[in-house]
Amino acid sequence: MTVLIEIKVPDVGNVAEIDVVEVLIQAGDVVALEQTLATLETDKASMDLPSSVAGTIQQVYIKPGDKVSEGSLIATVLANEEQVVIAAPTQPDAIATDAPVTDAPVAAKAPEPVKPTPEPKAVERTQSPDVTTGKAHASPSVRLFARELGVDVAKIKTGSGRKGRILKDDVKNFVKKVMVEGVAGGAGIPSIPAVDFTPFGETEIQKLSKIKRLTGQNLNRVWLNLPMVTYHDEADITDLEAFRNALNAEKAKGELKITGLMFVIKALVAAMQQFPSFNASLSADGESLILKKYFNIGIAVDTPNGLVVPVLRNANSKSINELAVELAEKSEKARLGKLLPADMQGGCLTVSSLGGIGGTAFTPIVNAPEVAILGVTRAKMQPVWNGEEFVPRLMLPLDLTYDHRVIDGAEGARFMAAVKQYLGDIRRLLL
Ligand code: CAO
Repeated sequence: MTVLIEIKVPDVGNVAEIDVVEVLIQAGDVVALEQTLATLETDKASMDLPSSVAGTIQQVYIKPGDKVSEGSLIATVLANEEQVVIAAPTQPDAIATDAPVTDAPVAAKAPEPVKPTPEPKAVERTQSPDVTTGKAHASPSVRLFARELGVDVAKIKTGSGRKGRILKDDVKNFVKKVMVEGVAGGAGIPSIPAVDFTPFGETEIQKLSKIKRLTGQNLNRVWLNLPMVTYHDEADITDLEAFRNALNAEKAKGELKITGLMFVIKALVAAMQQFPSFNASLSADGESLILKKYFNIGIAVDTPNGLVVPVLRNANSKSINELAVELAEKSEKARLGKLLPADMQGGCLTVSSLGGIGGTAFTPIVNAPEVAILGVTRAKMQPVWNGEEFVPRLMLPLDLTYDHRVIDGAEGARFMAAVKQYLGDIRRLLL
């Protein structure tokens, strides 16, 4: 048997005019007991009006902007007779009067069954809406909604409702803003304020190239997501350099010369074979390592439009000469802006070599989802103590940045020691 229950504005303590701020139901909605039907507001407080019964909304009698008072009909609910519980009528809690803006508890007036067919049991039921307080001007239902989304309403400075009241839409907009800023690299991090430079002198606006913009976004993402450590060391490449010079001397005029970078690639691949966690990516959930059985090395190439990273595939099975030819082709393509996306995909580990320019050390940023990057700066002849005397040795500075979630410090140091050993005596690459 069903009964029709009227939900009315309860006694909120001699308040003549109560504003209807939000109406959360419409005819046909199925509502649960104590589900918020509407948000009302007086000069001093806001309140959620809960349903005193579970059932189906038959008709809604209010809309946002209406003014109501005690006894005004809010809605009628069609309920099962069994669901209408008898309870002792209680006085609703008084609304807050002191605080300028406070959410106060309020009780809906006991529902009254109409058309009692046959005699409805029951009717009145105590309401105990959530009590919420706080400085932000928002109703309990909006606070609940914000809590469900993990939003602290206090962070929403002002709402778009009357007197700055925070509405559901304000919570949604806040979430959207955080998402957009997060993608742009903000993620709650204070942005650098815009500065007007004109008082200091003449300026000119130069648009960033597409490569620079995309690289910037990627670097920002990596910087914010990866706990990175950079480990510095030097490899003794005196003998390697002598061998390389001898090789290049054999080459005919105009033939492609071999740079030290090719040996660095080979040493790196050998070390990756020894330390598989360097040839890996962390799974998206951060729970496992994806170990790769192929050895593709990315090489950072400086181009007029910005930095690009072509990938030398299967570097383990290519000769030094083959790698040199492939890098020459790919870096030429890169500088002409002719690299295809496929040329830059599938890298396992990246080398960033500034050695042709200079430097003593730097801290390269990992090219995620790779877990490490090797930086190389300019080799320099240095006096090295051999136990008896200082001898001149050509030392190559190496900088290994790694994702500390995957690689710990000792492993990083051991990996670097292996790279140094291969570069110090390249015969070891044959072993
Ligand atoms: N120490 C001393 N000399 C070095 C050296 C080093 N570590 N590395 C290269 N050189 C020498 C080379 O032997 C070559 O000498 P010659 O002219 O006498 O033959 C000269 O410097 C130029 O080398 P190169 O840079 O053309 O060749 P490479 O194979 O070493 O590097 C490439 C190729 C594509 C990596 C490089 O041209 C390049 O673009 N580097 C910049 C990468 C970059 O911007 N990284 C920064 C990323 S982080 O923001």
